[in-house]
Amino acid sequence: RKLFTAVAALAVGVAALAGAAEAADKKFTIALVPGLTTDAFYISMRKGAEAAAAAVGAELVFQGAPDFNPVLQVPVLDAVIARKPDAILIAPTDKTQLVEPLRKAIDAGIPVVTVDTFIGTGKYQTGAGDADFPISYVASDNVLGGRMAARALAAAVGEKGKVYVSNVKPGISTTDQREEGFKDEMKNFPGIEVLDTQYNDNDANKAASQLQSVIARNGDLVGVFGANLFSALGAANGVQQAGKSGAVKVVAFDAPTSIVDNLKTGLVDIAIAQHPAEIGYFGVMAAYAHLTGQSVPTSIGTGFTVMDKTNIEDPNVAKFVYQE
Ligand code: T6T
Repeated sequence: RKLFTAVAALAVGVAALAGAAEAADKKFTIALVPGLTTDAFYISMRKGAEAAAAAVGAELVFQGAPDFNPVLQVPVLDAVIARKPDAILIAPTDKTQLVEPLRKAIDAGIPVVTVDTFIGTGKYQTGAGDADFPISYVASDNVLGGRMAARALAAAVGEKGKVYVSNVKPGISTTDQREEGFKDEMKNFPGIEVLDTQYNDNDANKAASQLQSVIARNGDLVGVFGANLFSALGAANGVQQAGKSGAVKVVAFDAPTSIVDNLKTGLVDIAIAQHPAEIGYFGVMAAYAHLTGQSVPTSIGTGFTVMDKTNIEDPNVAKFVYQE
């Protein structure tokens, strides 16, 4: 009987060891669903995610829609869930419209980390609300980013005159927060009037023509804050097309390669670069930690690099220009 117990215990021990070895050997598949596939911001995020996946021996699957739009993103998410990855990283394109589609992932036993944008309030694992189920939110502090943009634009225009925000559309956590931070910070500059926000649907051409219309209505416009890559690119192009380069100051959120020239020529005064590769890297690490039984912070904040013509040649700054 004793011998039997000992043999049985040994067998359990061996099985447990084998189980542990299997877990250590398991090659996890982690899916990354970006806001859209052709945006240098998400291309850079993918590079960071791939670096982290390689470091932990996981496979990274990158699958997204061609436009930043929940109607296009939801079917991509459904297809990703059907592939049953071990975890999903996603930049939800709307705070509310992605809640139910993402719940399907949780119901299928697939943990979710949101990167860049959030659903609900962005406060996860609180037991409150209907959208707190993601494990973690890995992103820039977008309210702070908006405040930084306001201070930079206020300085560029000498703290007086009319400015406006070129933005994507309401309902996106990141760009909503940037606008919120921008407008709140501008309250500290009584000489500045913030005109109505212009929404461009992430279309740089639309942002450029809106700039022209705003100037047509307000010949004394002195500045614009482009709250994301396409908004900023479009606003800068609009300023150039209107022949107002240098007269209408541009503060850009995001840093695609074209920003380097725009800073050098003075078309854009300041670019606030996010660290998308860092977001992708820590997004994968958060998922991997969760999958291997570690606890994970519910929010992970990543940094910014502020670029202007005086520092853009510095390799420690230039390395944060987005990859394509
Ligand atoms: O600004 C980024 C991202 O943070 C935002 O959520 C959507 O737009 C970008 O991808 C830039 O195009």
